[in-house]
Amino acid sequence: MPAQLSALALAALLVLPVAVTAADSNLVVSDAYVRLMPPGTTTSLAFMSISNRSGSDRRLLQAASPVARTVELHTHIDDHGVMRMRQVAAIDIPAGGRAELRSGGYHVMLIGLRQPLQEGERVPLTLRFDDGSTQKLEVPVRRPQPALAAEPPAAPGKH
Ligand SMILES: [Cu+2]
Repeated sequence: MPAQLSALALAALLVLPVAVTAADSNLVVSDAYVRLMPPGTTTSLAFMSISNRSGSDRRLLQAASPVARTVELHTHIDDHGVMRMRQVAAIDIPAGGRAELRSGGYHVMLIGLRQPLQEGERVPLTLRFDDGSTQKLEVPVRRPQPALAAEPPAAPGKH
């Protein structure tokens, strides 16, 4: 039935833009995830990589999510051998480069989770940049990945 086919095609068109929200942006977010935390924990961290394909430096100014009462941009600092988190006003994304939000470094801090996050759940996260643009993401919740260096080098295709 052509009518059904076109309905399917239309549905696909309607769904597609959600997955490629940032297609026309020079800022491309990849590998975003929210860390699954032990039960009872009321905070979590979001990590991602943000590539800047433009010719000018950009800054991530703010993140927001309905799942947490407060969302802050943080980094880790080594305070005499003790890793501590500090709020930062912005995260730089150099022209032609990228910002890495990863364990032990920059991250989005979710404080005061309204309910426990479940593995595989998708968390709405909105990023606001210094050029006035915003990106709405759906970030999956997953377990912390082992550090890349700790993974055996000769095990492709596993996971
Ligand atoms: Cu933090």
